[in-house]
Amino acid sequence: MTEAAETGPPAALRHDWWRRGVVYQVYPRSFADSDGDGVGDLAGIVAHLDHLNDGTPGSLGVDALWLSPIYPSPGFDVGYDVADYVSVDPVFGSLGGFDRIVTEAHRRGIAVVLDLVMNHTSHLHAWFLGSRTDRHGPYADWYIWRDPVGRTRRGRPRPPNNWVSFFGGPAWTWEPARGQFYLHTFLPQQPDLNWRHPAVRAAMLDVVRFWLARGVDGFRLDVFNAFFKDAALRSNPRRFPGGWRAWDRQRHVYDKDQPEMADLLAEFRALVDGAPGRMSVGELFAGDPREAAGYAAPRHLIFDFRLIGQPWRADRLARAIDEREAAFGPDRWPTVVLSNHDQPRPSTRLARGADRDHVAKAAAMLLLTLRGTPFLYYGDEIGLGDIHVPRREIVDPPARRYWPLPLWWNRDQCRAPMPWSAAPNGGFTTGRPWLRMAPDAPTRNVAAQAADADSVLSFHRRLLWLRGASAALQTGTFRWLVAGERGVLAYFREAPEERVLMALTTEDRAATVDLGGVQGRPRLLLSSAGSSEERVIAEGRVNLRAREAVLLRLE
Ligand code: ISL
Repeated sequence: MTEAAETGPPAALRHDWWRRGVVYQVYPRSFADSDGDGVGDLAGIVAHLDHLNDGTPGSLGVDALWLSPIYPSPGFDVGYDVADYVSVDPVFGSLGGFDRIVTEAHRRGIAVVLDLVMNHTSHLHAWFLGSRTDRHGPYADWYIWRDPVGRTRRGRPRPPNNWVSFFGGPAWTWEPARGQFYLHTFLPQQPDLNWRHPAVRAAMLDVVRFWLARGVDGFRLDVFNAFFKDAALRSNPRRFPGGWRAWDRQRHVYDKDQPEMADLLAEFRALVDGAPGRMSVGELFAGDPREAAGYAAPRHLIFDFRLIGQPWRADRLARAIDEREAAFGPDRWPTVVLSNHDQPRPSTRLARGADRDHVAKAAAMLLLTLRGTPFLYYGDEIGLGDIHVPRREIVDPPARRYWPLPLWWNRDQCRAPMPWSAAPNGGFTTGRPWLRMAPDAPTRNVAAQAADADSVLSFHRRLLWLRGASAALQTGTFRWLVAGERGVLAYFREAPEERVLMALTTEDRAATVDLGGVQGRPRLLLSSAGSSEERVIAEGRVNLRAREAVLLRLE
């Protein structure tokens, strides 16, 4: 056992960090490059851990970092096609370099969460290379192989059912070496594992044990609800009305969300719970808050993406908040997510032009004051926007497939390398970045914003440190004051010794919130517009500027 494993997460973290804390998502390829090859790496992450938490309000003060996949991968799906689960891709560094991340993160009170992509492997994983060439070898049944169901008039083999890939095209690819089809929910280079095979389950649980022994504090489970498919592989029923993509024209009744997942999840969770202070967060593939809440359990979060799809409108946000509060109820703990490596960034999706920083700060206020564990995507803390990626530079496979049809949002756009300073390439790399930098990197970067008290970064730091000292914001209850009327959201977060009130308007005009009947004397903790307490709290009302968000303590 390495030293890190014996200690587990830092003592400060051990008590419910998965509930109280804020998780920062690092997309390793785009975070910081230490060796000039243009790709972010583990040493680059270590060099910037103080940005996440150096113990002072001059850092974000986050409690955990989630690393998107760092395993050896041919990179067809930018790392979500894993060729070896117990190693580190040389482009990122080595296992020793990973151990250093754990040690350095723990020294700063930061837990380390790894991304586990267990629904499928890379087609270059040794397991698949063995499986595709030998129907009777040790890996023969580690994937989902099926004979054709007859032939077409032109003699082509016919796939076993009507399933399609989420990334476009059929979900079955013919393998001549084996004379069968194999299933892939995503790319043909991402063959789905056969989770009904005991050897697959044992091998993957050994992978979990391997990383726990190296001191990992948590796991993000990629599309965990897709692991099991209908045993009979029945065709999905059609969806009406459908959509432009074949995936949207089916009801996904048989290619995910099978009942066998419950038993596997219980075994995985028991393994994780066997080590103090560990946690998991499941990525529910194509699910809703009710399904997410159904899988949630203490220490085991489930992403709820309902807020990601909402426009910056109080009524729509209120409806989504009501839906997640109703789904999780007081007894289950949600996550709060406004973006990740697959989705448009808030500062682009929610605002335009001059409003961008105002909305980026107000969106941060929502992310960091709603009930649940917040996940902050790298770059959002400086209001990093989506980038335009010309066709010749597209990396995201489904984006290449569908171009120029508007049938897939190109995920490269939210993966621009982190701009650290006004240096060339934003100080991200001394080489040529793997993906183009945001055009405003020379001015919108960490160094520039750290020096500006009114920046999006400075706002995030102040709010994160307020949250870190607030039992109400960390684990308090949620109660509406104004649920979306007249462009306003206002809600209480309440703990036995502390009550806070968040109020914001999504409108481009001033708004007020009547405090009549609200117990306690309101004191201003933070305004996204830098307003004074005298301006915000007057005549028994909260006075909001256009697009302003404020946080009050009720004493
Ligand atoms: O990309 C999406 C929509 O734009 C998401 O719905 C996403 O594809 C889906 O939730 C599954 O995502 C996860 O698995 C994929 C990988 O490409 C994604 O990056 C990962 O987040 C396959 O492993």
